[in-house]
Amino acid sequence: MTKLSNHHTACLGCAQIVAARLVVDQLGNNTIVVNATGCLEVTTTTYPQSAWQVPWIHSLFANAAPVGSGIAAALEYLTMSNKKKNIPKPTILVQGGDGATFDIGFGALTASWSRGDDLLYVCYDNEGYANTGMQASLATPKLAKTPTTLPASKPDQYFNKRDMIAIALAHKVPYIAQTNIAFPADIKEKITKAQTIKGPRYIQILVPCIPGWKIKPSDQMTIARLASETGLYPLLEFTEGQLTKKMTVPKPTPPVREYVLRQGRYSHLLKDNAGLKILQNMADDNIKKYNL
Ligand SMILES: Cc1ncc(C[n+]2csc(CCOP(=O)(O)OP(=O)(O)O)c2C)c(N)n1
Ligand code: SF4
Repeated sequence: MTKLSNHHTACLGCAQIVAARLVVDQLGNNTIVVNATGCLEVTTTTYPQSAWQVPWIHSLFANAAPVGSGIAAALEYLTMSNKKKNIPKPTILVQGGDGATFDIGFGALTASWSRGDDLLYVCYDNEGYANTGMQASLATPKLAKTPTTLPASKPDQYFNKRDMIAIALAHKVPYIAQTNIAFPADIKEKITKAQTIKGPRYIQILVPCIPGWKIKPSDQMTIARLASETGLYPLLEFTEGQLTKKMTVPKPTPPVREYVLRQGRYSHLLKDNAGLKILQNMADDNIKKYNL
């Protein structure tokens, strides 16, 4: 039985729900979930119901990682004091959106990495604050229109997406992966590998948001797939700081234009070759950097 039932109120076809179900089902029954607020939490726990079939705890936006750290410390104490020595240690899954991860819980998350807390942190990256109307977060890619980004005529004034993978590497997180809802087998494999590793683990999953990206539900998986196949959102895995897995892009590689043309958040780029070139260069840089 799935550990995240259909008793939720997310948009029909929400990729984040599908990704979360893949993650928690792969982890299995012996899992404790800590959820930062955001679409995933709000849509799965409408009082008095819960869609979660494993122990699950709400946390404030900023402090999901420290709540997980507290649970990890309690479990460590129980193990050390031999009170629960015959019980297999649960996996602590801390999860949140990109707003919770890249912005508001960022300091607390990186502190848990510095302490070496035994947590699996999964970020569902829909590249904005979906639950409150898709305001920009530091995960919003350059040139994507949101209710809070600057006019498209000034591309240099858009934020650059924060590179959480590089930041996790700088914190020597033992297992770091970037994946994408269009590649469910890759998500499952990475979750299973993360489960075998002790200490901090960070997995970031690209999950399109239907209203936030202004896309047709039927285009969702094509768009997600193109994010990785163009080189914009590469599938990567780092174990102990070494690149241990990557997905190469198809040759010929689809141009970034194919990715943006299905998304309302990029509609202004269809008449803006300079803007499109900025995104194409970002994809090409990734292809070069990781030899995709
Ligand atoms: C400190 C604080 N600020 C703002 C909010 C309002 N708020 C609730 S959910 C949310 C957006 C969450 O965005 P993200 O973490 O990216 O998750 P998503 O909804 O996109 O899945 C915001 C701004 C809050 N609950 N707490
Ligand atoms: S707004 Fe986006 S992230 Fe939130 S439930 Fe709908 S599709 Fe999912």
